[in-house]
Amino acid sequence: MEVKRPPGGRRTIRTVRFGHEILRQADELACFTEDAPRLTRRYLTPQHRQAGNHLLGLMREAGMDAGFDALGNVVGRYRAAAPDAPVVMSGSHMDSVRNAGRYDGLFGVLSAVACVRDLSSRGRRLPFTFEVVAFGDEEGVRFGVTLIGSRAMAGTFDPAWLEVKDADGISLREALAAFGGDPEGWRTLDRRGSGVVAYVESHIEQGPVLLNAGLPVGVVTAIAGGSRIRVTVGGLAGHAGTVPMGARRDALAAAAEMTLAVERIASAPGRDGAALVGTVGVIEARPGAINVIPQDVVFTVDLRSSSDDARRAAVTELREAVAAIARRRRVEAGFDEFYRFAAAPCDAGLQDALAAAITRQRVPVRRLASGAGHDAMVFPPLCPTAMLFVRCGANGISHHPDETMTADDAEIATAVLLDFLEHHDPRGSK
Ligand code: HGY
Ligand code: MN
Ligand code: MN
Repeated sequence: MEVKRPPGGRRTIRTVRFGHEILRQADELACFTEDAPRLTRRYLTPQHRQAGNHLLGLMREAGMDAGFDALGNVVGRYRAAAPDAPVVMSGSHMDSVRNAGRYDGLFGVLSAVACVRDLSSRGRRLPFTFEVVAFGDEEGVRFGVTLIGSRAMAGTFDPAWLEVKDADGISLREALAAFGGDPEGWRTLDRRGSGVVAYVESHIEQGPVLLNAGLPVGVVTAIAGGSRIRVTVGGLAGHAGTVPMGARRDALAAAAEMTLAVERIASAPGRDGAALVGTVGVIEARPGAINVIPQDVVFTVDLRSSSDDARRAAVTELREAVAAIARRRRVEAGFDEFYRFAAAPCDAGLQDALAAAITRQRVPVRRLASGAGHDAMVFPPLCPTAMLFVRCGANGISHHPDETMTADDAEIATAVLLDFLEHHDPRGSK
């Protein structure tokens, strides 16, 4: 079957082994949602269990030993010929944001499983055990903290997270027990010292760079770090019809000015010239009546940069701006940076190995940074870490149902990952 290439010339004949099947599997998995016809799949929900069982089936069909671990991650292993061989990990997350696209996270799991299916169909074993993980929580939609499964594997799980509660007042500890997991089992997931020599994750780009470059794949150079902040504003409720404007302590008007401060600070170059992005994604105002001046507002801030210094300086500047606006408007303000994750560099050697695999697929190599966070960002302290990006269509939109990719690009990305695996010599890793 002739595979049409993006501008840059026609490809010669290539057997299409993976692409259509991966997109079909992603369609199947999109059915495991909390709010059909939208796609929302949060951590430790029945839909997580259903999607996990489906992934277990795909992993086992492909020739892997597979199961849920104590924190609800789905782990599949394609064993090496030698029993004490090192481990190369891949995968991505199986949870989603609200009203999500169907490729964010799951493409990295399905592509890695497709590699195993091809290897085992040929009876090919690798010089390392290939471990594919579908992480149960990367987005942090349910509990606010992110990367729970991957941090446990990287040895940086914080047991205080077990007491964090979701919007229904259910703690992570209770949700894990109800799911059939083991709240104290996080210790068993720690992979430090267990022979993991590389982590390589495939993921949709979630941006327009590859699309604009006319390229199907790219090598990630670094993953942006982030701060998650909760701002609380306390004003004074009052009658919307009788309180003069000059006498008000309107919490929502203050929060609106603070939101514009987020936009202003993030739109300027960072302290060391690095770019920043800032988002107020959630806001709640109480008492929430049309004819009552808002008294209590809570909103979230997501601040990111490839430079940790620039991000830290921006957080400080925003804290000061919030305090100044609160003073001037005679409201109370709380500023809680409840979560932060450092920017993560990708391993140069693995980047070059992915670039070589892309070249062997006769595709030009493009290196790019990731503005989105990924499970990969927690692995550099454990082992050399890299990411392969795949082109997104629809102007790179993601975290949205219009998120899209083509079977051809899924095909090429999976062929690149398989080529990387078949050429990877684990003795060359750390
Ligand atoms: O927020 C992120 O960057 C990722 O999608 N969790
Ligand atoms: Mn995401
Ligand atoms: Mn993702």
